[in-house]
Amino acid sequence: MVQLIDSDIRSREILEWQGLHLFHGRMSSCSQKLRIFLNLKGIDWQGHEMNLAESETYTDWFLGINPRGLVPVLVWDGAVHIESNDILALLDQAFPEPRLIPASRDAEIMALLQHEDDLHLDLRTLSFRFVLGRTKSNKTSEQLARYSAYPATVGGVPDRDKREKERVFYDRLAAEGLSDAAVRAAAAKFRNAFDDLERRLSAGPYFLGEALSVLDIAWYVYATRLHLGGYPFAALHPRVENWRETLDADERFAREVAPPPPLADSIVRNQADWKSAGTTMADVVGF
Ligand SMILES: N[C@@H](CCC(=O)N[C@@H](CS)C(=O)NCC(=O)O)C(=O)O
Repeated sequence: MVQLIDSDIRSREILEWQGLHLFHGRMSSCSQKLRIFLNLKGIDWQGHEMNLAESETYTDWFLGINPRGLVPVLVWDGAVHIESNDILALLDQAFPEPRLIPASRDAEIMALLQHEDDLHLDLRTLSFRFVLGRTKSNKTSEQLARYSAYPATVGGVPDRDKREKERVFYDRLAAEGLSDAAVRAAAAKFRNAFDDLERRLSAGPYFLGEALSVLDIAWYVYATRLHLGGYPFAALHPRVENWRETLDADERFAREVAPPPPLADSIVRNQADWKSAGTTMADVVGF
């Protein structure tokens, strides 16, 4: 469980915040997951939306809240929690109705959520290229240098691993863009993951069988993002496609993943251009 300790937090004013506050991003997949979860639980929260395209999470102020420079962040009565899956686990304990992490399958669910988190940069790769149409870094060298120089600690210990992965992702993006090879490697991992979900859905309507759980929320967010990017669900994983459409009919899910109108328009335009150029996701990956 990642709860920051006092010395990790330099933007001290948030320690005074009462109630449940969420730093999040409209198109951030981890934020979408958490917002859907909060909708299903009927939990009230106060939002602090960050503009990720402008790298607002790389400011010293935000690094003083989450040294990893990532959303979502939960500030709950002055306690700061990072890592979306840990936040889900915490809130499921505190607000047990409806139970979305059944105690009997707790360890299994947390391991499966870890697998979802491990694929996060692969999702970012496909999402940047085929949804946001972004193949260059949106971070300036000054922002990256500030990020690297920030004296980050998590739990009082210098925080290297996660920040290093972020830095490598953005350095590579600046140097090479998002190569076809990177896209193919990322898509292959999702094909395996969705093959697994396809098998699971033969046993019941949801990831774990009869009852909806956080795993449905997490994978719905990923499936929706990839669907927007042109991943051929209907052809490759028909049960996953039905499951996605069923969840999509529920506003508590759908409204959190819907791209804002300007982005929705640009997705339609880009997809048409890529189709004419033969560079859609399906073209590049060879599904
Ligand atoms: N493991 C983290 C991942 C969080 C993460 O990567 N957040 C992304 C948005 S989904 C972010 O804040 N990115 C900032 C950026 O790329 O500038 C979690 O589950 O909370």
